[in-house]
Amino acid sequence: MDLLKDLEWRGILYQQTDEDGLKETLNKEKISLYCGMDPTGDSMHIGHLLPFLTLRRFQNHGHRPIVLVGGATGLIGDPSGKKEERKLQTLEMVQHNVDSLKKQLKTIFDFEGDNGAIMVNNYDWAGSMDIVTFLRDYGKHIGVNYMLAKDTIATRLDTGISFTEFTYTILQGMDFKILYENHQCKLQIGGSDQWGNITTGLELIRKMIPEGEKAFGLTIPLVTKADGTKFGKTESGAVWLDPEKTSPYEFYQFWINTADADVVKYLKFFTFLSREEIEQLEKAVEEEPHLRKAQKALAEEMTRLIHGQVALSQAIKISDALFSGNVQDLSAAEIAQGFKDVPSYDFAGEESLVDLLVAAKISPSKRQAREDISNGAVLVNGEKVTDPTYVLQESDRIEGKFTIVRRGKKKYYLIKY
Ligand code: 485
Repeated sequence: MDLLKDLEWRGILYQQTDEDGLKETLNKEKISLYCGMDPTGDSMHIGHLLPFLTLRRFQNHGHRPIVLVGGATGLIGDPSGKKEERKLQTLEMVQHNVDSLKKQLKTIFDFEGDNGAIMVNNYDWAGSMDIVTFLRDYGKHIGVNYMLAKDTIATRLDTGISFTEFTYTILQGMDFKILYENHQCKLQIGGSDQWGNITTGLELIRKMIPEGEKAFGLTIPLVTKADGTKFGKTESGAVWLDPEKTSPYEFYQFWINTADADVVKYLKFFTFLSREEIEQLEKAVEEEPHLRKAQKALAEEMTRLIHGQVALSQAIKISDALFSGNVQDLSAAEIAQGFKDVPSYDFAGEESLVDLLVAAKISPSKRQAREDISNGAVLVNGEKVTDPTYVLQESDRIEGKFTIVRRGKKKYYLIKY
C-alpha cells in the first residue's frame, strides 16, 4: 500500500505543513527525513516509540531515516509541553544518555544498504558554534513576535521562561536547516508537541536557502487510552525499553494487558503487521474477545521488536508458568523477571517449612502454618507439600538462588538465598 495511505489508515497522521506537496514529493522520489529526541534520560520509554517506528515505516518504503540525538539541545531543554523551567543537566550526564539512547535507537533501524539510516548528534554542529555566528546567521531570521506566537512559548509567558529555553526552537530549527543542506533532508516528523519546533526549521530553510526546494513537517498524534488514563504508565511507572528498567516479561505483560477498546489502535500504531492481519485480529476482538488474540499478537510483535525472539520466548514461558502454576521449569533468571513484584524474604537459616512460613510472614503463626500445610494450601516450587514436619532440602533451591512458595490460589512469595 502507498505509504501515506497506510499511515492514514493507521491513524498516524496528525498535522502536516503541506499535505499535497508531501504527497507529490513522495510520489516522485525517495527522500531523507528525520526525527530527533533529547538525551534527558538514559533510556527511551514507549512514549518515544511511535515517531521512531513511523520513521522506520518510511525506511521500509525506501526512504532514508536520519535519527538525531540532541547532545546540544539536551543541554538546553525543550520548553514544549513543559509547565516549568527544566533543571540543567551536566555535560557528563548528557553524554552518558546520548550513548545509551544511540544504542537503543540503533536496534529500530537498518543501517545497511542504499537507504541505510544515519545517526547524527546536533552537538557536532551546535556545540562548537560561536555566539556571533548563531545570532547573525540564524537569530536574524526569526522574529521575536513569531516566536512569542508559538504555543509552547506563549503558554509559558505567565509562569516564566528563561532566554535559554526561549532560544530552544531556533536550535532545533537550525538542525533541520543543516540536515536539509548536508543530507537533503526534506521532512521532519515528531509528536504533536513538536509542531512549533518543526515549523521554525521550515522558516529557516525558506529564508536561508534561496533556491530552497520545499521541505515539510508532519506530526503524529498523542497516544491515548479509551479509559482516559495516561498511555505507557503502569503502577510501577513508565514502561522503558531498557530491559534493566522494565524486564522483557513486564514489557510483554504491559501489552498483553491492553484493553479491547485500545488494542486495534495500538496494532495499527506500533506493529508492522499488514492491514489484512490487523483486520483479522479486529474481527477476533469482536467475535471472541476472551481469547485475547489481538493482545497476544501485539505483545509478541512489540517484545520481539524491542527485545528479540529469545526474550519473547522467555516472557511467554514465564507468563504461562505463572498462569498455570507450573513454576518448576523456570530458570533462576526467569524467576527473577517474573517474580520481581511479589513479596520476597532473605533466607535466614530456617530448617523446617513451618519456620520458614512464619519467618517470611507467609503464615501468621506456627499453628496456622501447620494448618496451611496440612490443608494442601502450600506449594513449594509448584509442588504441594502436605507434611507439616517437612524440612527444606538443598533441591528446593532453584539454581541455589530461589525457592518459590505459594499459599492459596495465587499468592506467591520468593525466598532468596
Ligand atoms: O533537531 C531536533 C532536536 C531535538 C529534538 C528534535 C529535533 C527533540 C525534541 N525537541 C524533543 O524534546 N522531543 C521529545 C523528547 O526528546 O523526549 C519527544 C517529543 C515527542 C516525540 C519524541 O520526542 O516530546 O513528541 O517527538 C520522539
